[in-house]
Amino acid sequence: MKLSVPGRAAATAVVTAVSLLAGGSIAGAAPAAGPTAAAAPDISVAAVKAHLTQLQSIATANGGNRAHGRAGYKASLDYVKAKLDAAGFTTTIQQFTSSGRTGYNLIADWPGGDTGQVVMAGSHLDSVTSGAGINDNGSGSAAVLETALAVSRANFRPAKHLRFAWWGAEELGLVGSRYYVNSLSTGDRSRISGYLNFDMIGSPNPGYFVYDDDPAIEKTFKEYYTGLGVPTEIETEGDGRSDHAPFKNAGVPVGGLFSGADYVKTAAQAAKWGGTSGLAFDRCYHSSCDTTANINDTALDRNSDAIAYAVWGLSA
Ligand code: DPN
Ligand code: ZN
Repeated sequence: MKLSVPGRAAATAVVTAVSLLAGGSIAGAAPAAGPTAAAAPDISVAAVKAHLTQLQSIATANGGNRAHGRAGYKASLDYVKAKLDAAGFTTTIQQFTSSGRTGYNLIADWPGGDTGQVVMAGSHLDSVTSGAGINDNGSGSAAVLETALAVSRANFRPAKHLRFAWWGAEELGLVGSRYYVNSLSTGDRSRISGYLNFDMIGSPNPGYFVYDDDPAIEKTFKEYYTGLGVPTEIETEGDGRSDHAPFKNAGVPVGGLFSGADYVKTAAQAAKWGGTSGLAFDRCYHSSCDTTANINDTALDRNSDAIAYAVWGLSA
């Protein structure tokens, strides 16, 4: 869905004025990039769902899951990597060992931009062993992939350097993302201006939660949702429960979006967002019914567009 509210141009100017400073401090008022700054594209939810269909097929062909150390994980990684390679990204597979099995992170750099100011967006690509992991976390993985492909299609040339990541072994305790952060030199770590995390963004009974971390990143996501006229809440279900935590612990500004896991939607939340009160945001969380049927298209669409909005706005 495209933002087409009046005042769109003004909102874009505000976002382009947001600047993340290297070294972990919050954005000051940097000069606006000006009216020439490119607007973020609309991300096709059909394209995001097509990736989810592929991830479902991969799980089905590999014992029903895409878990760390299983064939379905590596096949998922190969699928994402092939798309990125064809789109002109520089991809790197980072290998690690956890619980006696080999795990993999996939890192994709978009050539260009100031490598002294790196904006990262990432998602965990592994599922639990009990299911295909389509909301958790095919949803974030597919939306970040489609955003990266949109960067390529637009031939986007941001001022900052863009890097996308798909993490392995999140479900074993944030293993892949922690391995990545620990493997960075102090200098490389300090050059990451911000890390945006997307873990479960198409929950079937969705809430609209924004991480309450770096103020500039949080403001960008809230601004997108304000433009849509959709209220958001601060994410409280999972503080420290996803891949932004290792970055945050290392002093990198972080933010992200979340549509809810096993917490139950309240009556007040159902009144403002629709859906069913008294029912979990995702009743198939970590279970075998987390399939392509376990996705709310509207939530996936809005969150995918919000990712692109933040990636464009924060890297300009
Ligand atoms: N980290 C998620 C998982 O993979 O199980 C769940 C989660 C994400 C929970 C964000 C809360 C907040
Ligand atoms: Zn999970």
